[in-house]
Amino acid sequence: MRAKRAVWAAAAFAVIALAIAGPQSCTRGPAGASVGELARERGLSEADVTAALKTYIPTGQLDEYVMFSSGGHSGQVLVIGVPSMRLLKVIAAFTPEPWQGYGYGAGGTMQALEGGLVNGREVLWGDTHHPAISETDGEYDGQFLFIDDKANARVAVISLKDFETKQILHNPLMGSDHGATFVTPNTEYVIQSSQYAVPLDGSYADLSEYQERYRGAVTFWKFDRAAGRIDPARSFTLELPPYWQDLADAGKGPSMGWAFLGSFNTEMATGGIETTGVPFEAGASANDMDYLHAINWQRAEQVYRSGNGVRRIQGMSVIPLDVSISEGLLYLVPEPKSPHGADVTPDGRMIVTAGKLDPHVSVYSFAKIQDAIANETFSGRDPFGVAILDFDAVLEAQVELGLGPLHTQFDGRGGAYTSLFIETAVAKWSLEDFTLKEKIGVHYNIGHLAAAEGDTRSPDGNYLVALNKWSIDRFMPVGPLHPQNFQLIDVTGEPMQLLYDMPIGIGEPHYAQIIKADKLEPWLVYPEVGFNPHAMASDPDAVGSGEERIERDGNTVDVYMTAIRSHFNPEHIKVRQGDRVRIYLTSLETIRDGTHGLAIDKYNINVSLEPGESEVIEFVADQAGVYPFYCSEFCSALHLEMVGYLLVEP
Ligand code: RUQ
Ligand code: CUA
Repeated sequence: MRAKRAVWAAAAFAVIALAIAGPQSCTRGPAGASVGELARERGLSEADVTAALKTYIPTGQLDEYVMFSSGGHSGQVLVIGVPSMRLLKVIAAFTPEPWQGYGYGAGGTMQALEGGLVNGREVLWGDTHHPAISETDGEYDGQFLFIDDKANARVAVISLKDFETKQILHNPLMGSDHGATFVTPNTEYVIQSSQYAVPLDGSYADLSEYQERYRGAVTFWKFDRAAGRIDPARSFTLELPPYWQDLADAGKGPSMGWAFLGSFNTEMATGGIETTGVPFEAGASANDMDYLHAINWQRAEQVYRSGNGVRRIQGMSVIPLDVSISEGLLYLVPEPKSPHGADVTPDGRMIVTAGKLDPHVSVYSFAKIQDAIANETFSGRDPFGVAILDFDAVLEAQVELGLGPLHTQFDGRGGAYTSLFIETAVAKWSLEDFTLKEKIGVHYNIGHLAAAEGDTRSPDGNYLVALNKWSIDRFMPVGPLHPQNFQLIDVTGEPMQLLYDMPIGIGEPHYAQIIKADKLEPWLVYPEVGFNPHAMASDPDAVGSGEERIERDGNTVDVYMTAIRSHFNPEHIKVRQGDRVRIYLTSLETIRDGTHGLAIDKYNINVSLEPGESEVIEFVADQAGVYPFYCSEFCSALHLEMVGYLLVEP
């Protein structure tokens, strides 16, 4: 594939070079003008034309990669083709989404959202930050996607068979999360760590009791691949000091079995500018060093299984801090100046952190960390008794890159790429000689960056996407809330080349994952007629052709309904006011993209029925009147006739 592309690209460049070289060029585009004339007319430089050639995907052809990006406050996940940067789908996760019928009456989707109840309350938005793709042996396997909701400390599990959310879980120990979601190399666990500390038991404690009562936490959610669900009953949590734990990454290769979490506010500042005069921003960034947490999760798993010292807090199994200290599960590594990202290199030998207020990245050696632990090369203990490893003993290198370094990605050839927020640039540097190679400006104020197959043991080293926080003047003005800007960068050679700007109309996206498209094997239609996407199995309540009927039992009316182009059967549903109505609905369609919808006027119901799907809708017909229901997908020439009446007698 790569070789074919290269040959094709070389030929194309020759044509373009020729075309741009002279007006006498005979390369004619389909619309008449030569390619060179077109480029000149539109004022495109040679770099513009090569960028276009590297990203253009002709109609009917497919992208080489798929990017899953956090959808920020939308609570959703964006699916984008790379290199075309075409938006393919918005996966509904924490927020209802009408087109997909997610959260508008369809039983399965209501169940997924119900898992996300926070202390019994519906919270119908999320602040998604970090998606993670399931891994096998440290490589993306394309089966599942996980994403967190920072605001409410929740995680969602999405199946990449149908790109739908199957499970949402709330972590009762946390107020918010940030080191989430990250997976261990075989997706044994999905990591979620807290951000802003709170009392773990959910109780009240005054801020004056911050050090005594507030705590951080990291939960290792056990993923059951066969069930396609996280199993809370086999998950465990480590109690952590009340620092604000930040991004996480799992060790791999030699560092398999370990996880690393950055942190800030090791000052344990409690803010209160209005009375103390010291805002959080000053109090929480006063120290020169914060702590990278090095966690031996494989040993923690043994401690959890042994049950020794494990406490139950709010239904969760928690390893207390003193047990983590005595069992050697947790160590702190000094990291300079309000660090943010923590990224393990593809070979698993090093961990890269970046201090937001430090122009360097700090690179730690996992082997040196192990030596320091074995030899007790500590520089002290924190106020909770956790050993602090000696900074110089574990540091491999520091590389001065520029202002505001945040996150680092890798190309699999020894190259590392770090986002520079303040400088609004990406710095490329070498993991071999720890020198800065080059920088490319981005627009503007980059947060995360995502590399093709970036979190695996073998990144592809061709594409990098800058996820910028500001766009300022890049797009047509649409009012004071500006679009977000994803920028595609070619990193196959030096210098890096900026290829494409993609505006995102929902914000604010944080991290993304880019997987080779051929690793994904989504269903094109559901595997059988009568398939329940929530159970991911054939539905015992599915309705076959000829089985359509309406049954009444007391105040409950069961409607067994099918949908096929272009009718529902039955079309008349007559009930009495106050009846509980259950509609068992099956699509009899088997063709690709043969989707129907079922929308019921004024009852806030809309279901998307993909080919073969079976769903149940349940509601109380509490308002008398006449309610047309109709198919909300333009499925055929007679789609407008795909309709029925719900008659609710007073
Ligand atoms: S964040 S811009 Cu990952 Cu939530 Cu760094
Ligand atoms: Cu079915 Cu429109």
